[in-house]
Amino acid sequence: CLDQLGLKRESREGEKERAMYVYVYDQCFSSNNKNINFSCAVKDYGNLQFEEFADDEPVGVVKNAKAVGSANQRLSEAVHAIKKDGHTSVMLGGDHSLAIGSIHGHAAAVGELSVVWVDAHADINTPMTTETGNLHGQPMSFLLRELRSKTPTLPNFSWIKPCVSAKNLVYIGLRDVDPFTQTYVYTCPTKASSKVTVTLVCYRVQKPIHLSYDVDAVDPSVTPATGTPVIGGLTYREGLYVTEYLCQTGRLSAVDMVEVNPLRGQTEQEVQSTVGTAVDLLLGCFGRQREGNHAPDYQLP
Ligand code: DIR
Ligand code: MN
Ligand code: MN
Ligand code: MN
Repeated sequence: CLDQLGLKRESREGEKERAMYVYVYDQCFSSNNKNINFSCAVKDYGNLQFEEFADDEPVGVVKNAKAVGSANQRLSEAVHAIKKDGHTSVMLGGDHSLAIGSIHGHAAAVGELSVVWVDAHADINTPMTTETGNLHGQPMSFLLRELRSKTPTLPNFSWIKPCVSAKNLVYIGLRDVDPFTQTYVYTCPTKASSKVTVTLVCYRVQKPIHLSYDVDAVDPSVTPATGTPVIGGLTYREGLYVTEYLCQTGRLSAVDMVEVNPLRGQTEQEVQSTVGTAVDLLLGCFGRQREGNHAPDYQLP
């Protein structure tokens, strides 16, 4: 299963942290098998190759703008093509800056989206407010229409058209929100939810859903192999419930599973726990049930 998801491949020696993969899942439950196991038809769209930039100087404090801007343009085109093929898109990362291209391409194909952002962080810094300069702390600032006037155009970012309205953005798991962005999060008026009130916050999510799931939303005791772990996160059950709930809406249209970084695990057990949880979350998105799946017409022998 790990191989199928490609998550293991991220730990390859020398691989860039921003490595990204595009995969596609379709629900595929065969009903001729009475004792049915969960199964998915998977179409691998392959890894994306990204351009390197020797002259990728910082813009203010913002790092790797050219590389990230160019990579996300490719990503956007890839997700657009996957959606036009009629599939549910799954993007495996890699850092959360990939959400720029993933959400952009999704919106280009299907129009207005609801975005469910599951993360310890709001990732809504602009190039002006960021303290770290990391673009994975900024993706939502480029995507929200309401922040258009606050985000200067970075090199290789001019193709981006803000395509998400704040009223369609839902946050789950926030607990490490940078001071300058708190007003964006709370008055934008994006809805912040520090605990799992999924049913409450998602009941009004009426459009095709883009789930952007940062594994650091889950508690570091469960998903430690990630770049910026923050104590006090979702339990495994809470984290899984989000995916199961969204699956049941029937409107889950694209998923990002990001910030899985085996290189940040201190032990093999930490890596396995993180990767295994990411896999379980993805399977939850596609209908795996905890008690085991069975065919709709299953009868006791
Ligand atoms: C921090 C960390 N707020 C930043 N963000 C992270 O760099 O803007 N997001 N790690 O997932
Ligand atoms: Mn994130
Ligand atoms: Mn995060
Ligand atoms: Mn991050």
